[in-house]
Amino acid sequence: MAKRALITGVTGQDGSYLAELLLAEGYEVIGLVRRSSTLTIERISHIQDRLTLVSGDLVDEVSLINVLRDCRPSEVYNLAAQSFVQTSWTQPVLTGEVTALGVTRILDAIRIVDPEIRFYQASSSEMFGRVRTVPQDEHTPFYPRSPYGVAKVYGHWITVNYRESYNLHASSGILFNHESPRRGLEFVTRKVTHGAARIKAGLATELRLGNLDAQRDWGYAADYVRAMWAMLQRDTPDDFVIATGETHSVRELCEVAFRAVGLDYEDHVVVDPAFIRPAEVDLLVGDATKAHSVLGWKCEVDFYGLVEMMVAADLDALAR
Ligand code: NAP
Ligand code: F7E
Repeated sequence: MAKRALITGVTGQDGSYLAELLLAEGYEVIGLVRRSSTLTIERISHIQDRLTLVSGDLVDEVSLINVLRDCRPSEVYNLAAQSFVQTSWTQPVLTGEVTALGVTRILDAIRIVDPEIRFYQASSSEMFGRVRTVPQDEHTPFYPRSPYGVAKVYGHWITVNYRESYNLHASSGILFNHESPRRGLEFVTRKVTHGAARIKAGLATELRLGNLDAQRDWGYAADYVRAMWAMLQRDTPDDFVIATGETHSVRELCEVAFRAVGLDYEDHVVVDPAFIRPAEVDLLVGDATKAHSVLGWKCEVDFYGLVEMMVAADLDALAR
């Protein structure tokens, strides 16, 4: 019989890649979708007829209990979140409700309906924030720098706590930034690749950005969802850092993306204080040694390959 998995956040970047992966592995895939006045299924429209979409919301526990009772998945991947760091300063309470308490709601629903369900929590390198060591691994202490980071620390520890309190098969993937042509336009990689493509196409002349010196460990989302799945296939639940081990600045990102369209970023990028954050995470670089050795995971696409892929996809979309 096919395994059945529930993905919260199926309409997001990672949800769409994970749904593709699980379908390829022969799963029945259920996607939790929150009610909206407009359709938000652009990223999964190509596989929509192979998915079962169910209605629910991480702020509504009864909806989660009912979905688990009706669908009886054996694996739950909790990818839903208010995931944009900048918005977490303007909507800190909502961010806490969804990104922090939402994790408790889904864990409790699992505990009530079927404690045998295996659970994946989408934790984040933003938990490391003002980093205590370089590079960061599973033992690096957390020092979050935004309401989003704080909420993710809560989500991480409640996952560990339910594993230890109720013996749930609950794992937490501490994923560093991962991007793709499906990345939301507000995140810096996609903002830059889309911006460079628009300028190349003559649709804009400048791109307004914030801190060009911030450094991130950027990987490819399709590589990272393989790690999520691998975590739930192990007999023992655990926590894993998933990262490329390389860091690059936003400035380098601009250089590579504008070069890919034959332009110089310095002619077009304008620093705008509106995009400077109240508190910044200056440097992230992950050490994924444990994932390499225990999960056999490695990434296939590097920073340059990723940026070129995203620029090409944006040029292509604009041409269409
Ligand atoms: P994303 O594209 O922003 O997707 C977020 C998803 O959460 C969307 O499907 C969204 O639905 C859903 N959602 C938001 N609020 C919800 C609610 N109240 N109830 C149910 N669903 C809700 O994020 P992503 O980049 O795919 O990231 C997936 C997860 O990994 C997130 O938890 C994120 O915080 C975490 N993470 C991401 C990265 C990264 O670099 N991408 C790194 C580490 C951790 P709508 O489509 O309706 O908005
Ligand atoms: O910013 C700087 C900004 O918004 C990256 C989420 O998926 O990854 C993501 O969070 C850096 C920051 O991602 C602009 O100040 C400069 O230092 O692309 P971002 P993020 O904040 O790292 C983590 C791992 C997650 O878990 C999150 O869910 O780029 N930056 N200028 C800018 N950032 C944006 N967005 N826009 C700018 O104009």
